[in-house]
Amino acid sequence: MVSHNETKEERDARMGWWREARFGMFIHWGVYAVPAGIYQDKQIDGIGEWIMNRAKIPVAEYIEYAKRFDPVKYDPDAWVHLAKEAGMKYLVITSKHHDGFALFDSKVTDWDVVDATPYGKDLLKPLAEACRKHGIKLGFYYSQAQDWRHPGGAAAGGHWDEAQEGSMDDYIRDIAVPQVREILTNYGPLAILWWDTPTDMNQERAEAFLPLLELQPGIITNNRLGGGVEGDFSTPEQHIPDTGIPGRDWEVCMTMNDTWGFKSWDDNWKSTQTLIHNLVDIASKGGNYLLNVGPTAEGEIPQPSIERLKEIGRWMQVNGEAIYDTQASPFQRPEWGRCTRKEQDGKTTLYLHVFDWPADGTLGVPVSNNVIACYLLADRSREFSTIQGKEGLTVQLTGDAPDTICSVVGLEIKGKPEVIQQDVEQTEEG
Ligand code: JFZ
Repeated sequence: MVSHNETKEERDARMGWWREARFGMFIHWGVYAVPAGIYQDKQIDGIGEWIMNRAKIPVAEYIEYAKRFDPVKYDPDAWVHLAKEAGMKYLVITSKHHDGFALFDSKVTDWDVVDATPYGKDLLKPLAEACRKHGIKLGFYYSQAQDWRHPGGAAAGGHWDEAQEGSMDDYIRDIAVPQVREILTNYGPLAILWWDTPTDMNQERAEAFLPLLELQPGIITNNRLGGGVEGDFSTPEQHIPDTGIPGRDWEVCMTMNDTWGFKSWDDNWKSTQTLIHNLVDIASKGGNYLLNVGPTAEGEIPQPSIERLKEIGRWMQVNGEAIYDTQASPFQRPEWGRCTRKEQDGKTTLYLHVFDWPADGTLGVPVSNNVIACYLLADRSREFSTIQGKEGLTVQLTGDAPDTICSVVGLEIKGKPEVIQQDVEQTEEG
């Protein structure tokens, strides 16, 4: 997106690592982790990072929470290690969310971790170092169009306090643009800039940011800048599009419970099975999965998130080959699960992600190609025979499913997949 006259080849090269990565960690972290979903002894409904807006907390009162934002347990190496262990290849952290609070040392405002909290240290610097050290790509989320703390920034969210009144154009010029320059300048190479809430942006406001992207050649941006700027990828949120987004790069962002920012009382955790099935489903449609964690004000990732990420990691350790650098399924969703594929050297490997290991041991695969090999990814010595018929290939499984959540069968076929026309109507899409 950086250069308007980028060729397709240049764009493919720039997007290459991101398309291979498939799986990343989203981190929503800020002062909202102090109230953690409770205001004046009441549980406030909705996503935790919106508590200032939902409860209409006056600015002067909200900024007091910063005095209790003291993440002494923050261990960026451990966070990066956890992301890697889960099989994630990149992470995106909220450098500033809608409450306007910067996790970095901003010279533009005192509403940042260095000036407003007892902790007093830049949180992004050590994270950037940890990412570089451990080979994880780093992205920053930045809420450019919604800022409930700085005058003029609260147009989109509505305002509830005189302190928020002001000109949005002044806010963009005096706060948002200089801060984006800071995050693109002070933290070394950045892989992703993740804008948010394009409401109230227009072409002129969006264009104020675009020259800054030259500071990070190769950076990838999402589609939430606004003002008609498409960015590099689309961002379906909390749901997986039925058939992906053909012809476009896309990334589903999703919470593990029902909030992005930490809430002390949200225990509605998705199961590891759901999370792995989501990752596989998204890969089978050609997209990326950005899975969120919301650390506490002390700097800890909640234990239920850690457990799930480790379990996903154990699955990825065995089956990652069927996720990374794969492409969407060549055929519609099969009844036994999902399919991803890799084409190279005149052959295609179809990865059959079996959610439901069939009682009769047969997997229908609607392609007419000749088979080179068929085996279990978890144990290549377990080979399976296949039968060619007019509805395609039938894999004859033997033995039990090695994984109760998703067992992957590698099916290597000659050439590109020759899909047999399916006339089944898809009613329910996962
Ligand atoms: C935004 C934020 O308001 C929210 O707090 C969180 O950071 C999330 C990742 O992004 O919320 C949105 C943004 C866009 C849509 C929905 C919620 N959308 O496009 O449907």
